[in-house]
Amino acid sequence: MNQPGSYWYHSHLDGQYPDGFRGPLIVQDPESPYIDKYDEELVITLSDWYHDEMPGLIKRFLSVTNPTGAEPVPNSALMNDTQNLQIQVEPGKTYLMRFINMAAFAAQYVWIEGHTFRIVEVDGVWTEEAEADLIYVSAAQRYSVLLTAKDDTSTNFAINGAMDADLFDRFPEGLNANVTSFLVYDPSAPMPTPSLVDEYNEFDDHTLVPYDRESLLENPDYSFKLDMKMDNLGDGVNYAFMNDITYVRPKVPSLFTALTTGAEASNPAVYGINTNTFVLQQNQVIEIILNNHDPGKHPFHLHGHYFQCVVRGEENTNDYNPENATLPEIPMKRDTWVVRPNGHIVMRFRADNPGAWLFHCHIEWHVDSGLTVTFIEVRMSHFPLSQSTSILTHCGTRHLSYCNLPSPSQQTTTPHAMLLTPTPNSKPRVTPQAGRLISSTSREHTLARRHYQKTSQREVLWRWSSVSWRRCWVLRRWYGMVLVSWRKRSKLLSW
Ligand SMILES: [Cu+2]
Repeated sequence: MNQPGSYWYHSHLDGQYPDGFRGPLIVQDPESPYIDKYDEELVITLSDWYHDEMPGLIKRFLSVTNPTGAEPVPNSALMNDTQNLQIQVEPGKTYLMRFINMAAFAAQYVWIEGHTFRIVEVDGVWTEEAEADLIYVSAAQRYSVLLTAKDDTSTNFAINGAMDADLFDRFPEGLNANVTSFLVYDPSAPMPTPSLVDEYNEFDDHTLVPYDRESLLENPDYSFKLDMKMDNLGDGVNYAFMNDITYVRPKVPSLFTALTTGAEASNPAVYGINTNTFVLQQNQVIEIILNNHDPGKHPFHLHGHYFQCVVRGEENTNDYNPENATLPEIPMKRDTWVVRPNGHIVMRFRADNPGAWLFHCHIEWHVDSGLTVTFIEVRMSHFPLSQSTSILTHCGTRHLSYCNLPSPSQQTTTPHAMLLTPTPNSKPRVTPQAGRLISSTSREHTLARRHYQKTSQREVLWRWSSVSWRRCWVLRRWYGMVLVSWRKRSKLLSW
């Protein structure tokens, strides 16, 4: 393990993590540049809690009754899964505080009254010390800060977290958007009431300097553009798109496809069109240009890499134009970065970590609605197989041999049924409609269809019943209107 820093483990399957499948994961660094600069470490998680569970919320979110794609608003902000947390500190000591936002949706503004602190790490990247008094921590972002306690022990101070309500389509009554914890110098002294602030002047993370001072990766070998938007498909549901493709979870996990298709592993089509796969060659310098065609903020997260944060356009600056850009000599690096409403971000990284990596918005609702692309970094012979070898033994070495098996729902106790049975999707997979938006070669279509035609009987039944129900609803409505007008007419005639 050579990747120290502040992380968190979590599941993205069917929205499991907001219901609790998540926790901090800290990898200690014996060679940390700050190891002698603090006395103790504190881990503080931030989160947004929903009183309802995710399966029901996802069903309502991805529904014809929510055509604008309004995300469910959380009920409460939390720190370390609670409120009114008391953190005892000793005068004069310095603490490394690791803030980790494990939220499904909400970013939080975080500040500690009466104190400033020094940022030293973001998302696993050590930075040069940068003084700040208020930080914006989006879902999935992490900040480690050094905080030196005062010598005076007479007063306690509030640690405030305030959810970024700009993300919410509405502000429901009873929403507990703020969370307060306390820096406790004297447990017998009263806990203060947090002060109001007029505005949030957050620290600009783009100004950070990585501790290793890695210079800008020049002359990308592969530069590509991702235009993101939200739109409705034929089923009336609002989905998220990258280059007009909404991500659909593949029946065969992309990692297994990469490991079992031989030379075809570098053909994006074998992963299925709706996985939105890009194949990257070993050691290429990759540039991603992400244009946000949506009036919301989105924290984009890349698996398997830190990326250099090269350009960030402010709100409403629209698409990236390289002619207007000044590139930094030493860009800051992290793995989760927020794109502004109708703005853009440009990121660069070196493809030096073979594997199957997702790049996605870390708002869990947008994962559910398809705001994900897949990067396959080839040279799989170098891929560490220790975890997946046993699974591959069960699956055989040929990817399509799995595709040719009976549908998992028809199987009983085979290893495939145990390992690869797709969970019943709470969202109807809309591959046929999404496919209509895409122009591609007939070969791609054939390969993609092989995936999609393997849809389980249960899913087919679900789709058929939901479509029939909607048709039935339209018919009933039309019949009702006819009935009303006929009654009105008969009334008029009887007069
Ligand atoms: Cu998003």
